[in-house]
This record gives sequence, structure tokens and C-alpha cells, in this order.
Amino acid sequence: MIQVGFRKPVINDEINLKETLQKYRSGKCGGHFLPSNCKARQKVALFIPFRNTYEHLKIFLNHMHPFLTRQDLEYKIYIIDLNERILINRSPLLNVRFLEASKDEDYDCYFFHDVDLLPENDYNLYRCSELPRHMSVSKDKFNYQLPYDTFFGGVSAMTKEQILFVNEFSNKFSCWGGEDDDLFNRLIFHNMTVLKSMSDVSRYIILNHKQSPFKPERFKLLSTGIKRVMQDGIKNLKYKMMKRTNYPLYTYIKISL
Ligand code: BGN
Repeated sequence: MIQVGFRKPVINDEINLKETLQKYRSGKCGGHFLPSNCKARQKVALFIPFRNTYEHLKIFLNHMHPFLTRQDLEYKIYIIDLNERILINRSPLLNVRFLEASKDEDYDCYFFHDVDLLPENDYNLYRCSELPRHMSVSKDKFNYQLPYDTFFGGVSAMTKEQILFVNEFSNKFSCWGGEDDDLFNRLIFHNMTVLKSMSDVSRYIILNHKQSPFKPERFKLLSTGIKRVMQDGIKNLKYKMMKRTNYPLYTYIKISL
């Protein structure tokens, strides 16, 4: 019998994905997995924004595939990257989650997941609810406390209907910070509350990384965000597909704006 519950993620530079690849060979290609003995209740797409952090990606995949399969989910992992020429423009990258994943399947649930966050507890169930969900409530580096009450970053989950209703993320935020706060404001503007898991269940380890660059313009964008809800978001995002490759453990997508 598989033991479920708290499980310390393995964080080790030596990880190579050979073992994970061998164990998870039976899945469909492109990082799409199905439970072998039942029909999953939800089909889940996980979107990971990526900027050349292969060291993190290895640790992430090594942890997440066993974690997700223990939950008997049908799921697919997408790694989404921007063309090198463009400075990190984070929010359009996030908006691609729904547009690209829904070309493959009509998923029940769309996750946005930072590559540097690893869930510690199997009871942190990766599925959507009737309200948007914020998953990464407690993190080791923040002493397992929420940094602030309206925090919606790190790991979150929304259904297709919820995404389309609020027009997903604004496309205006570049570099680091603010786009998740703006999405939270959109949810509140549409009279939605956010479900947060219990902090002892939704525990995450953060992998060490350099702070990404940020821009002061994000404060102004945030304070004026609600005015742009209807015209700035998933409905007006334009991008070009540069590359889409199926690897055994994930689908890699590179876009250009
Ligand atoms: C906040 C960022 C969030 C980020 C968290 C991480 C901003 C907007 C200006 C106040 N918000 O400060 O985007 O997820 O930190 O803790 O920068």
C-alpha cells in the first residue's frame, strides 16, 4: 500500500530524471498521464512559466510526477517559455496557459505553478472547485505563513469558466511582481472569493533562486487595473507559436509576442 501524507521533497543537484522516466514511461507523450485503474474525476493542466532554470525543472518533475499520480489525477504538464529576444514579460506568458492547453483537451482545471515551489503534503489535492483556489498558502521561507491576506501567487487553480469570466491575467505586467495581485483584484471585482487550503496541508518548499528583475511601473498598473478588466487579458492576447515539442515528462511551448 502506498503511504500518503507528508513527504519531504528531494532537493539534490545530482537528480537525473532516468528513474522518473523509467517509472512514468507508460503515460501518453508530452507529460500527459492517466490513472491506470480508474477514471479521474478531473482533467488537470499544469502550466509552469520557464526561464532557463533547468536545475529547478529537474527537481520539480522528479517531485511532481509521483505527487500527482498518487492523487489518481489525469494531468498534463506544460512548460511555457518566451522567445529569448524579449525581456521577461510575465503576464502574457501566464495567459497562454488556457489558450494553449485548451487546444489539446477541454480540461476541468487549469493550474498556474511556479517551478520553484514543491508541495510537501499529499492531502493538498490538485483539483478545481466552484471558486478559484489559491494553493501555495504556506511556504517554508515565510515561516509557513501567508505573506499577506490577498496573496494569490505561486500556485493557483481555476476552471475554464472562472478564467473566461475574469479575462485571466492582464497582459501589461512585465518582469516580476504584481500580475497575481491584479488577478486577485479581478476576482474580487467579479464578486468571487478565493478558496484557500488549510495552511498545514498547503505547505510548500521554495527552491533557492536569484530575485528576478522588477519594475516600479507595476504599482501604477495595479492601482488602475480594474479599468482595463474587459479589454486587457486573455481576450486580446496576441502571440506567435515558436516551438511546441512533446517530451516524455512535459510539453514544451515557446512563444513570441
Ligand atoms: C508581492 C508582489 C507579488 C508577489 C509577492 C511574492 C507586487 C505588486 C506591488 C505591491 N506584488 O510584493 O506579485 O507574488 O510579492 O511574495 O510586486
